[in-house]
Amino acid sequence: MPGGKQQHHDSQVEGRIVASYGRRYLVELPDTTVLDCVTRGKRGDVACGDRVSVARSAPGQGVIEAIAPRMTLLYRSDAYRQKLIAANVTQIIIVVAAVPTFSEDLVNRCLIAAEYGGMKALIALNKSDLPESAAALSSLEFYRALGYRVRALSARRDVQPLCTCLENEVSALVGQSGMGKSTIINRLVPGAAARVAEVSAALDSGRHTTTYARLYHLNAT
Ligand SMILES: Nc1nc2c(ncn2[C@@H]2O[C@H](COP(=O)(O)OP(=O)(O)OP(=O)(O)O)[C@@H](O)[C@H]2O)c(=O)[nH]1
Ligand SMILES: [Mg+2]
Repeated sequence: MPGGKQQHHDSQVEGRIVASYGRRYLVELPDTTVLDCVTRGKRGDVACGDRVSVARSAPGQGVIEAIAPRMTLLYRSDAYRQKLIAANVTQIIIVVAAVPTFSEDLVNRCLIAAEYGGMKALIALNKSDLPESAAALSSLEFYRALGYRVRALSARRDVQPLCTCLENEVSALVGQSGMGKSTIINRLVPGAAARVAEVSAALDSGRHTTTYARLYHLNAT
């Protein structure tokens, strides 16, 4: 096909990926316009938070041509593949709750990912309104002793305990299904309308409701 990178160069714009849904990405431009973008070919090495150059392809649409060097990269991997979660995050917030039971092993893995990737880490014990939370909070004392910040909150009631920790940071909420990440987002970002689902009591787990990454701006208030 005629018209390679060179020809498009003049119409390229810089932006930031604010959402990744499979192979589709939303790129926000400095003037807050959002373009619906794809990558060239099957490249899947783009993450929410990436600074990118985009060639406009149609009104409201673009093709991601280049990714700027990242400050940090959060990803998950197993022996077979790697999945990028978020780029240029300065801090990860590990969301846990007493119900469903949270996995200490996952918390440890998240802390290792943060340390390895040069991101700060904070543990948020959500659902502090539940009676089971007291025991969960004392089980987290260990992390406090190691120097990690631990904050208890009930997203259903008030997310204020988290707010000061969010100032001047790009934070990623991570944690098992059902811990309340989307509930926290909805409280922090009015209008975010992240889907929230009941947890399964039978399985003592969430239902993997949120399956995409999204970047939100917080207003300094
Ligand atoms: N009691 C109580 N329940 C909460 C609180 N925050 C969230 N929940 C409930 O926990 C359940 C799971 O919340 P979600 O926000 O969907 O959890 P999530 O972490 O986004 O889950 P995934 O998207 O599956 O990863 C829902 O039934 C919420 O209403 C809280 O502070 N207290
Ligand atoms: Mg969710």
